[in-house]
This record gives sequence, structure tokens and C-alpha cells, in this order.
Amino acid sequence: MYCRRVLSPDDLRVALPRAIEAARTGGPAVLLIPKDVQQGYMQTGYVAGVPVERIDGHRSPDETETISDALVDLDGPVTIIAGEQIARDDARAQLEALRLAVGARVATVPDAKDVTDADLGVTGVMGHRGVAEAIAGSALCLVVGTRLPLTASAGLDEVLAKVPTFSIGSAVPYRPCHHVHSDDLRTSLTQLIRAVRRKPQPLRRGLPDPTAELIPPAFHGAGVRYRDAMKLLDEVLPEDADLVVDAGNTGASAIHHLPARRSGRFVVALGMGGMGYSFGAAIGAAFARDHRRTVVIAGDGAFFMHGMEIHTAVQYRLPVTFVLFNNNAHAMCVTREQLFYQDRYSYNRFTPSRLGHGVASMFPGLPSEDVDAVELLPRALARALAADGPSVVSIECSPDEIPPFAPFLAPPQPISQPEKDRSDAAARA
Ligand SMILES: Cc1ncc(C[n+]2csc(CCOP(=O)(O)OP(=O)(O)O)c2C)c(N)n1
Ligand SMILES: [Mg+2]
Repeated sequence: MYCRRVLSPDDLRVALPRAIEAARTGGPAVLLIPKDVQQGYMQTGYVAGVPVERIDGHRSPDETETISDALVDLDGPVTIIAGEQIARDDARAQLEALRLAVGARVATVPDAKDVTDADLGVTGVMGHRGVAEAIAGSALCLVVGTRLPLTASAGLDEVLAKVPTFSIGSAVPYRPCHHVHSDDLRTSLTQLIRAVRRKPQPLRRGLPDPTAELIPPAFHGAGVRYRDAMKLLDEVLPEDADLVVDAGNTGASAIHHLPARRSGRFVVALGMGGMGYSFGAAIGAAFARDHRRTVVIAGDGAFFMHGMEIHTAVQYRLPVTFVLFNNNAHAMCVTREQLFYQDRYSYNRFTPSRLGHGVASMFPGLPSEDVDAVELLPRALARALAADGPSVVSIECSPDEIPPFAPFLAPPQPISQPEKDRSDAAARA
């Protein structure tokens, strides 16, 4: 589906014909036109000083040369920040080939966790600590298919300003860089790969170094720890499962600790961070993917918003496992109140509920249980994943555990330093 936000009246010269063209191919096309653009004036003939015919689908095929020229003569490492357009354009193979051709280290934005095995992990507020250091030590940073919104770029502004940064994709990033437009990353990355003839570089793959994890302060209260639960999920989730991750401390923990499946999607909705979207999104994913299991990872707050979508999964016996993290709170808001508002209480802690039991009595026959202790979790997850149709596991956790979310933590020490004495980091934030 074609969907584009129009940022200036001039953009309509390009966006409107494309939307009409897209609609003619059969699907809906959406243009989001803000009021100031509706009331603005449009220039004719030129867009941002560039002749319209060059922008309107007749772009020179040589534009990727700006990037390949910079890469060819480069003396030093390259870091790639991989974005969600790679998934949209299905340019995963081309990204791998480019990474191989330039020997780049790779990080993904949170919305693009499933586009590659990023050895640097995730960027931004829920990201891994090695990303900024890798960029700082690079001769060039290449941003592929992302606008680098705040959630994806927090903590990177300083290094991105210092290191030559190029971007390729359908939208200009919010951070300063040299941008090359591409609505088709498969083609553009292929052009780049052909043009780049660096001597072969060692390829680094695999998961991020565990020392690059954010380390929240140790928590000693009741409940299953987010990290423990994510590590157990990683062990048992099928490699082709599609993961749909919701908002909050739960979402931050999943984005940080839970790797994407090798051949499944890892879907988050950080654009609006809309709580509860995961329930409907999982139903859609399960209908679209034959026999694959879809796994929702959502907090109790998200469940209370749209959790009754479980009824649709029950009705159609969809293979969806709903993993709920029940901390009886909007815990991300509780954490904010604790750290930034002197723990002034609002309405973010709830009267306790037993979601597993509740859903089980609501839908007789639906496997649904509550898990209070981490040692009970592996078997509960195995039972849920083996179910013929939907299943629910509600994990009891604590609203007072701080998640791996950078704004809640004190500025990290360099990775090379010992890890000890960091447990009180967030208390100082
Ligand atoms: C529709 C919507 N309303 C409000 C918010 C702001 N918000 C972000 S996280 C959060 C709390 C989430 O609670 P829960 O789903 O239980 O996850 P937890 O943080 O407890 O793990 C809120 C209210 C949001 N992202 N979406
Ligand atoms: Mg909660």
C-alpha cells in the first residue's frame, strides 16, 4: 500500500502522481497532508531547486555513485545502520551483499530488527551500547532505509555529526547527512555493490556482544525479570515465528533482549508507540501466514486496551501465542514517575489481576495460564507454543524493575571498562 506524509506543498508534485499511480495498480493509496501544507503555496517547475522531471521518477541512475565513490577510496571501517525500508523493499539479500562487499559492521533501528543479524544490535533508546563507539571508530556511516527518528537515533547525534554520514532511502533522515533518494533499495543497493570494489574485508556477523547490553540497576523484588523471560523465549520460539511486540517496559525489554527469528518478522510500532496494536496486528499476521506461529509480546496495559482481539484468534483457531507481561501497571509510566517526578503517584499502578486465569474462564478450552516464577516459565511456554490454535501465557513481573531503556539509565561507561558498580546507575538518572 502506498502511504506518504507530505512535508511541504512542493512534495505534492511528486507524491500525488505516485499515489495515483499506486492506486491504479489496485491497492489503496494514502497521502497525509497537514493543514499548513493544505494552506501553503506550491512552486511550479522546480522542487527545492531541482527540476521536477529529475525528481518525478526520472532520477539519474548514477546517484548512488556519490556513495560508492566515497566507499571505494575509503581507508577505515564502515558502519551500516539498517532501516525498515529494507524490509518493505525486501532488500535483505542486497544488504548482506553490501555488508560483505564493504566489511561493514551493522546495527538496525528498532523497527528493522528482522532485516539482518546485526552484530552491533539495535540503535537508539532501547539500543545496544556498542553502536555509538562503532560509528565513532568508522571512516563512514551508511544509513539505509530509515529516517532515524528519535527512538532510533538517541545517543548517536554526536558521533553522526563527526563521522561522514551518507543515507540512501525513500525519505531524508532527520539527522544531517548526505542523502541519496531510493524508492527501490533492491536496485539501488545492487548498483552500490557493483560499484564498490574494496579489497575483501573480514565479515562480522552474529548477535551483539553481551557486554554491549544496557544494564539497568539490579532488582531484588518479586516477579519474573524481563531479561530472564526474554532469554527463555529466545530458546523456545520457533525460528519462523513472527513476533509482534507492543509498547512499554515490556516492549523495550523485548526490543533489547529478544533476537528476531531467522525467518520470521519482528514487528514493532514505534512510530506512534500505540499500546495494544499488537493484538490486531498478530491476528492479521496469522491470517496472512499459513500455519506459522505468531507471538504477541505485550504488557497488561496494552492487553486492557485491545486484548479482546483474542476472541478473534479463538474463533478462527489462529496459531497465535499471547505472551503477556503482567506487572499490574503502566510500568513505563511508573518508572518515569519514580525517576523524573520524585515518585509522585498517579494512576499507573492497577488493582492486581490474574490475566491467565481470567482469559481461561472467559474462553473455555483456550490454554491460558499465569506464571509466577521463572522456573515454571519454560514448560508453560512449551505448552503454549505446542497448542493447536491460540494460547495465552501471562507472566507475573514487577512495575518496579527498570527496563533496558537508555533515558532511564545514567550515561553508560565505555564498554572496555569493568561492568561492576553500575547497578545504581538509574538511581542517579
Ligand atoms: C495508546 C497509547 N496510549 C498511551 C501510550 C503511552 N504509554 C507508553 S508505554 C505505557 C504503559 C504501558 O503499559 P503496559 O502495556 O502494561 O507495559 P509496561 O510498561 O507495564 O511493561 C503508556 C501509557 C501509548 N504508547 N499508547
Ligand atoms: Mg504493565
